[in-house]
Amino acid sequence: MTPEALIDTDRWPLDNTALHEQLHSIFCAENVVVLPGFIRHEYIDELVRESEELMTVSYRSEVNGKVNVVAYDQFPADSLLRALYEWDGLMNFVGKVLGEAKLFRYADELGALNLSSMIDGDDLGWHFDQTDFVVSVALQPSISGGEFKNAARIRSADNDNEDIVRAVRNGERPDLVRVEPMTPGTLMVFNGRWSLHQVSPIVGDVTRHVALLAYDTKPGTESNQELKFTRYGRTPA
Ligand SMILES: O=C(O)CCC(=O)C(=O)O
Repeated sequence: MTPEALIDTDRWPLDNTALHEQLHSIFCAENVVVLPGFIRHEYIDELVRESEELMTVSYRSEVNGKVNVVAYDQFPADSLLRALYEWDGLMNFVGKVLGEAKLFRYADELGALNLSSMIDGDDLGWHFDQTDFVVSVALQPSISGGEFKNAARIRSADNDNEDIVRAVRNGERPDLVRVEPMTPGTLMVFNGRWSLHQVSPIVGDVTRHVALLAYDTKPGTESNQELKFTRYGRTPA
């Protein structure tokens, strides 16, 4: 199966210039773009099955919350999620949404593609990413909790905006925080380097699975060693 077959191109025609312009203007205004039903619903069960299997080799990261993470080098060659990430058609589409002439897959051997699998009681604390952009693909929500909360573009290359960032971390600026929907098959594009985000505690015995596809505006970008150890428990072999 080609990765394109996973995508509902009737609803989201990846080559359509008018769609690119529409989504790009949403990104400019809101710094986040949410595409519900991006993955065809008939493939969700298969992707959840893949996620359940991948989760068995995940690393349990307990530094900034608790989350089970599968690193890029753990996705087998026949993984559908790997195929989707490595498909230029998706990367080019994401570039159009972002208004970037050229995007690069994150050069991080562990962080380029992740599966994040969260179980009852897990959460992920407020953080920024070390790559420019992350595309998340929601595969299975938890029964309750597991909300993706985002304070979009709260800092920039020129301004750390420390006071506001601290206020959001302390729960004092709910007006800056938006919860994004997690329906299965939703694709979300956001600017993780400049947007402070978290996942609220999972409630119930259904695992929340989300695939995270990382892109950068420059080639060769990687996360630092500390992040690799805290998130994957190791550096690449
Ligand atoms: O699970 C999500 O929705 C986002 C996860 C995330 O921000 C991360 O793993 O860095």
